[in-house]
Amino acid sequence: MFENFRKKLSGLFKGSAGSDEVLRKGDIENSVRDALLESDVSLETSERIIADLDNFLERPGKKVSQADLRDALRKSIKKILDENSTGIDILNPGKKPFVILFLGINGTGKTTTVAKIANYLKRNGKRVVVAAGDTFRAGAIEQLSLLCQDIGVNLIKHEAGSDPASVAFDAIDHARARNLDYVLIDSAGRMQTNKNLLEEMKKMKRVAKPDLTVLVLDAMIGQDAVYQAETFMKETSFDCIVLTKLDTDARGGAIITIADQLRKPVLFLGVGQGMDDIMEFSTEWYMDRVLPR
Ligand SMILES: Nc1nc2c(ncn2[C@@H]2O[C@H](COP(=O)(O)OP(=O)(O)OP(=O)(O)O)[C@@H](O)[C@H]2O)c(=O)[nH]1
Ligand SMILES: [Mg+2]
Repeated sequence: MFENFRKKLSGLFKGSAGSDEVLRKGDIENSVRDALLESDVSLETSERIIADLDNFLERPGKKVSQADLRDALRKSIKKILDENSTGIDILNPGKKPFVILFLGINGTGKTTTVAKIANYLKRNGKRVVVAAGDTFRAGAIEQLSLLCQDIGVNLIKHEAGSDPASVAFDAIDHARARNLDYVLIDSAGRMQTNKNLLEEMKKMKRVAKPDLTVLVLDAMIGQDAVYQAETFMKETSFDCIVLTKLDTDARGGAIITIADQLRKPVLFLGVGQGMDDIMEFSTEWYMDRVLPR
């Protein structure tokens, strides 16, 4: 994962760690900027990282070696991620049932992610029910039914075309009656242009009153994922992000932009189509992949 990003960043330190070659500030800025932009970090976020490096480079009387630069860049990226890291402990939410709503544009991986997280929670000994909140397409209910069958989790569904908020409501009732730990609600993919679906999404939030709203973003679209999230933010609120499809050749710099510009934590990464292909995001893990010490 993130191989290209890692190569781009390590290309900056060709002189090898430990080299005491003195680097020129202008050269550094340009090559760092190029490496970040080519890896899906936005211009705004790249400039912030470079400004941070500049502070470090401008310390009077200081010679900067490749190794210093590597450390400084690592610190700067890590700071952005740490400042916006989670604090959300999904396994110990402190409320029962804990209701999680999944939102996102068409095809980002919502339905798959709902099932993966249901599976993850179940494996951690939690009792879960899923709500087929995408009533827009009959295929979506069918898709989620198969996935839930696979992982052995109950699904509450109504027929296609029915009100998604009432499916959510029923699932929450079901969970309360059985003292379940979680309700995970799938929803229809919606474009920012589709007013009806946006209204429906707001109604779902009013009725289901989710404890956590997760925006699912597709890492393959790189920086556009951030624009998508900003569009969602204008319409509704969300608490955190699941970034999917990182097993593809997604460059992964979008994770830094998400933290810096959206100020939302990335909770999980989707790393494949299987039910186990999900992992908790951690800054340390990410840094070790993109800029190993
Ligand atoms: N490679 C890969 N594929 C994924 C991942 N997550 C989801 N997919 C695939 O992406 C496609 C769309 O996933 P869905 O879960 O149906 O996406 P959705 O957001 O529910 O789509 P709509 O309901 O149409 O809006 C499916 O083929 C999934 O198998 C991932 O992490 N990696
Ligand atoms: Mg879906």
